[in-house]
Amino acid sequence: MDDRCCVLIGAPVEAGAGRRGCGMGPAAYAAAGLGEALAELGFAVEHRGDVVPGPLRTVDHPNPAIRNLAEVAAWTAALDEAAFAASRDGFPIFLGGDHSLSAGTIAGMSRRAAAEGRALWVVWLDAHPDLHTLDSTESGNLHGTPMAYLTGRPGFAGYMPGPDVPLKPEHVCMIGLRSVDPVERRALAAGHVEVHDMRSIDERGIAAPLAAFLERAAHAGAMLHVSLDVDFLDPGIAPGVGTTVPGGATFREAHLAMEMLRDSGLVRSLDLVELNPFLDERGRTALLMVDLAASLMGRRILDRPTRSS
Ligand code: 6HN
Ligand code: MN
Ligand code: MN
Ligand code: MN
Repeated sequence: MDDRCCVLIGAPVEAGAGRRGCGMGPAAYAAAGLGEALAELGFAVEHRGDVVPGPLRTVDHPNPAIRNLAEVAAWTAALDEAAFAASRDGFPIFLGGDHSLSAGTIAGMSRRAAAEGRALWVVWLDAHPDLHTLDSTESGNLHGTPMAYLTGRPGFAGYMPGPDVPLKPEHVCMIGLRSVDPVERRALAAGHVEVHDMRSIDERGIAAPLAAFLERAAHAGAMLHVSLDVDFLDPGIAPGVGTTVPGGATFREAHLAMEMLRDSGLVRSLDLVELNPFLDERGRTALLMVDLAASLMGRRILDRPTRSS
């Protein structure tokens, strides 16, 4: 793997979200200058274009709420392959698209880690745990399910393609949670996912818990994936998302998290998910996501270009 090469992969998935618009995400990241920002940091940037899902295989699920299961399954299979392949060549950045795409990208990265004799660990930055199963989702929006799929919760077999190498819940760290459905709350209470909800961030800050997780990951020789949902951020700074929840991460908290992740040297891949350019204001959410990605890839906050809107 060439660690000075970034591979940009479009995943314009919106079948998992409750409203349209996430499909415009990859174009918005291009317009917000993601490629240029990475090139300025010295990366060779490979634009691999948008992943194309395979043919749909229609399956009926007994939960009548579920929407677009065949589409999400097809995206998951295609993104699993794309992630596995791209991670051989460089550092993949997956440009969403709604959060259902992580079912594919993280499954592919987990296979990559296993192929290198390691385990994939995940930092999940989100207002939501996305831990619904196909049986428990009430909204039917499958962007609420990828973490259940990836950690091997029951009920996905026969409907979804994998995952071949499920994540161990204790290798997942969720930061920023503040909208958790009752079923998800029970799953978190019974399981071993490390959770730092907004209450705990308010009390302890973001640095101490993240540092402890990163130390545990380093000690285990982990390969790390970061999944950044726009709604991790406060809607006041990141309005371009369909699922705004008040009380999100600040600009400073988010940049600090990115810089600490960078400094760990463990991160091998990144999802940028849930950007909805249709709901954005003058591109500010897209620009902020690009800024955060640049921080994760090594840009110091003092080196940010100044902009006016
Ligand atoms: N996301 N728990 C809610 C649901 O519909 O299941 C929200 C899911 C949000 C998903 O933000 O990626
Ligand atoms: Mn999410
Ligand atoms: Mn979310
Ligand atoms: Mn729900």
